[in-house]
Amino acid sequence: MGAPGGAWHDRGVTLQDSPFLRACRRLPVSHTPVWFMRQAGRSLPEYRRVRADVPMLEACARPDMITEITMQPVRRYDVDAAIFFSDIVVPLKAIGIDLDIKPGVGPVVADPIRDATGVKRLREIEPGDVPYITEAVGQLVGELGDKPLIGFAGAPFTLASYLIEGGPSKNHEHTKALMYGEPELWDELMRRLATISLGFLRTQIEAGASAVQLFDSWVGALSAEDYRASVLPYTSWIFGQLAQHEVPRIHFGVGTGELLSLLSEAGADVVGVDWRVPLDKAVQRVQPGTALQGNLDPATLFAPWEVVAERTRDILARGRAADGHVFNLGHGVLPSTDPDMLQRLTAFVHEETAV
Ligand code: 1CP
Repeated sequence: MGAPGGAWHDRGVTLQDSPFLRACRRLPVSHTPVWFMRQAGRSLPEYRRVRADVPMLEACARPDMITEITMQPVRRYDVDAAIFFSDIVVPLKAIGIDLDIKPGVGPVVADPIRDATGVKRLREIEPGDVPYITEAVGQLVGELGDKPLIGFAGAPFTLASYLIEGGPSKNHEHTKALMYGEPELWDELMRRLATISLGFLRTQIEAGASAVQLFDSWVGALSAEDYRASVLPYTSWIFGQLAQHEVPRIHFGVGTGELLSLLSEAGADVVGVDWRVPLDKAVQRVQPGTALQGNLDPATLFAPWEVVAERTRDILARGRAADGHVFNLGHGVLPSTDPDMLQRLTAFVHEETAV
């Protein structure tokens, strides 16, 4: 009290003591922290209202809109962290790649990248390319107070898949063809994308984000051998570069049960687990000293509440096998999820785990 800059200092202390950041660091917590991947978005009527006449990529470039949409789930659910409202393709758009996010589809790339000329178009990203990100993170850090803001980026493989396939893909066949058939070009592509992922994360950290998540959503399409040879070097490099920032680093991909140990080897502090692997099994697959995040199947939220409660209790019990547990879904909130379910679930996790 009374010391110059005391308010800042006090806020910094309480932010660093928040259950989310403590769980990421494997420290004891007053309750298990909760947030939901895709907690902002179409499941919220207030999101649909704000976005009604504004295309997705335009919304992602307007600081006031980013701030409002990021705050919506925090207000409604009382989750323990906010995730920055943006998209994994925003940095690609910002360096001049012609792409759009189509409603009901996802990212679509006008001119897919499949050769050396295309790869050369992927230049480094600077904070000056995304001033709206810096501005929105700054606004959010002020509004959130001692609640952490999670910054994020897409990982090189998942970004490569959108760029090479030209849009969402089930089999990633063009991506794998390039990876298997042109290893040197693949290396150049992955190096450039790793630089972009890192640059986008750094911009958010430097503006005040207190944790980051690297989404390698579709890397579960690979075998462990291919992951080790063609993906691990690049994600390891990103996590190594991030170490100096001293913010918790989370890594997540869907369908990565067979890859969890390798995903963890890349160097994250927290590994996100989808709903296919029980957390007590996941603990045995990740590096010692890794916290876990997850892992309720998002589809469970369409079943009766008793089922949700029972499965959540089971996840919390298994999560105790890990030194740190952040409760989340096993993937993003499905757009037709009833927001009341997420509100009830958040309160339930808090009550069940309060000490
Ligand atoms: O019109 C709309 O509302 C567009 C829907 C939408 C939203 C709300 C898209 C298109 N992106 C987002 C926001 C978004 N994307 C966030 C912030 C909100 C939050 O989590 O609360 C985040 C973290 C992402 C990240 C993202 N985009 C990922 C990784 C996470 C994951 O779900 O695996 C991926 C793979 C994307 C690509 C993407 N963007 C949008 C869609 C529908 C998709 C997936 C398309 C596909 O199936 O391939």
